[in-house]
Amino acid sequence: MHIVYSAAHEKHRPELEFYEGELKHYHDAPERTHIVLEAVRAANLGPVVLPHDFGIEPILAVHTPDYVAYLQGAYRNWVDTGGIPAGVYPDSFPVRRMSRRPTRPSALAGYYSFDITAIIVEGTWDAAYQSAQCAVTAAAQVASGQRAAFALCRPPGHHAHADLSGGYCFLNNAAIAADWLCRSPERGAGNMAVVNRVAVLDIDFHHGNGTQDIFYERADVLYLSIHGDPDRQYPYYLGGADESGAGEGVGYTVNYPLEACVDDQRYMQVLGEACQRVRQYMPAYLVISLGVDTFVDDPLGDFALTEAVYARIGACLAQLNLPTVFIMEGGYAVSQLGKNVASVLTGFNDINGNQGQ
Ligand code: OKP
Ligand code: ZN
Repeated sequence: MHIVYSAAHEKHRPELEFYEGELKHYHDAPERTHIVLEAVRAANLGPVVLPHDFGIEPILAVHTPDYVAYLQGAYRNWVDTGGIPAGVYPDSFPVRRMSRRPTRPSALAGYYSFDITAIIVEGTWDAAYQSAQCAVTAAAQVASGQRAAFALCRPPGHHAHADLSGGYCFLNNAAIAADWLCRSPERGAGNMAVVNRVAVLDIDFHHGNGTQDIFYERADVLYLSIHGDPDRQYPYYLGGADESGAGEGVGYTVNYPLEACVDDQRYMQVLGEACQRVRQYMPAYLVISLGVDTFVDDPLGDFALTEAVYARIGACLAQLNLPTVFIMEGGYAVSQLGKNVASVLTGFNDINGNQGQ
């Protein structure tokens, strides 16, 4: 499978985040991506390729124009109005019963965020744009007949809503890829009038609140997520088992919020259930939001998965026998990050007779 990677992610390098009451080094560091790149190279999964530029259209199909315009100008507007050069740090949010859209750049930062971790620096837009292009390029690979592709996205995407940043995410790469696959001209029997069904299975430790929300009222995208129960874990305010879609989307959102200390056996049991739901849906494509912050030593998660489970996860996904786009999300136990991501992908390839070479 092709690995789609752009070095533009390096331009997104916020230094500090406010984490559990303290200023800490930004968890979504560029080194994470370098580690994964090295590991997938070493695993001989396939060629590392640059993203094509599909333009702004696939992004605007998911995100609102005002939000995209805000992201593009946020850093310059912030600095020009006296904001610190270290980055755009939102401090106030319109929550219940507050809905004015302000013009001051520092206030807009809160208007377009749901938390304080999606920090915008000078290169953030370029990085997020190329990250989204990596996702669309990988989607195009499978739309044109490849069994699978891996978009090594950074910044990640699954927390980003149509018009909200948060959780280190700005543009929702998985949603952009899934929506693009629904509308891809290569799809189905070549009938432009047919909308393809796409399943998005989110195996990052955190619930993909953004992806859920983007597709909540759609039946052409099935969103499933296995994650730490939001009653206890970020993103706290979305991701319950009782959220199952609305309008035409009723039944097309499926959440598996789990207890702490989930082990390999328990995880594989729940993954098996999720895969059964995917089979029943009979999608044309599968998009995986791939986070490995489910690992026992991950500082941001409380599951207890061991390194041995990741190849099994990959094999289980391969058995769905669908054209599959892997989209990189989280994973912060840096000493095991590369190995665990590579294990998912090699576990997937091994089932498919090693078509990745
Ligand atoms: C991004 B991804 C917990 C704060 C959590 C944000 C975590 C974002 C995770 N006290 N901060 O899903 O890996
Ligand atoms: Zn995560």
